[in-house]
Amino acid sequence: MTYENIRLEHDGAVATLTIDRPKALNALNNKTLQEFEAAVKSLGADTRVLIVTGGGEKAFVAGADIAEMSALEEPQAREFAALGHRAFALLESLSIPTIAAVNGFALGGGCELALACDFIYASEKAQLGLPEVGLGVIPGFGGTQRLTRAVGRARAKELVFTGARIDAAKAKEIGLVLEVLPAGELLAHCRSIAAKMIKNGPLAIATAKRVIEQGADKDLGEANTLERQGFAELFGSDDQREGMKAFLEKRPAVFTGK
Ligand code: CO8
Repeated sequence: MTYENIRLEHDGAVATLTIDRPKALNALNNKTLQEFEAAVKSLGADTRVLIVTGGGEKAFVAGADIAEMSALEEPQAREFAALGHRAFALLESLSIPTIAAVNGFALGGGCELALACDFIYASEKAQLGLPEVGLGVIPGFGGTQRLTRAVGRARAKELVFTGARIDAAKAKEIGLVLEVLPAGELLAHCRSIAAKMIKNGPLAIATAKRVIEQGADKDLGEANTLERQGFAELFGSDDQREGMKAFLEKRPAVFTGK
């Protein structure tokens, strides 16, 4: 499938999805979000890690497209917000690890896109923030909720109420970003992390991701029940047998994800 505003590239088991409208700093208009959703849907079982990044030198994604949004009335705004929520929920529901490589501005909807990934690595020149209140609206693609879960209520409120942009070092300090890399090393770092992950059992990673996500909103007792069930269910899988057999035979495991 050909896309106008995104690029989807496959390198073995690692896919890289680039939001690619650099003239508008990769702002998310309707078409871009639809293409993004279609690209995520198109990923097959052979893709084991997804990296999301931005095209050009300046931006990851500078937000939802303000020019397009400025003309919306309430019903269309509801539809647009629903499209963004659906696309990001789809991303979040993937059973594979998803990494945001934040290479520049990640503002508004761009920050919300990064937050929908499992974790964020940022380049030294990245700037993150939710500036929506300065436009007279609030974050509309999950930012108020995912940022709060990522950094806690007080930090999330501070960022949302001020609309301030923070640099990568500050974003790391508050736990929004895991690591800060020189711009030229960001994608290589993400790929090296992906390479480590694809050596491991895909079924085990999918199960770990599921129980972490499902357990996050439950009390510890219920959440630990999910872990126990997930752990037990992996026994009898080809991956569990192969992983343990390979260890005992002192050789690398060859996982099939079954
Ligand atoms: N939407 C549309 N176009 C944009 C956007 C955007 N979010 N950001 C930048 N652009 C365009 C600029 O208009 C400019 O276009 P042109 O060259 O045609 O004038 C081009 O990209 C380059 O931008 P700048 O010249 O402004 O570049 P600077 O380096 O001077 O500034 C900034 C970079 C600081 C990133 C600046 O562009 C900026 O502040 N952008 C807007 C950031 C912002 O407010 N983002 C939040 C948008 S709201 C949002 O994301 C809500 C999400 C939920 C939606 C729910 C829907 C109902």
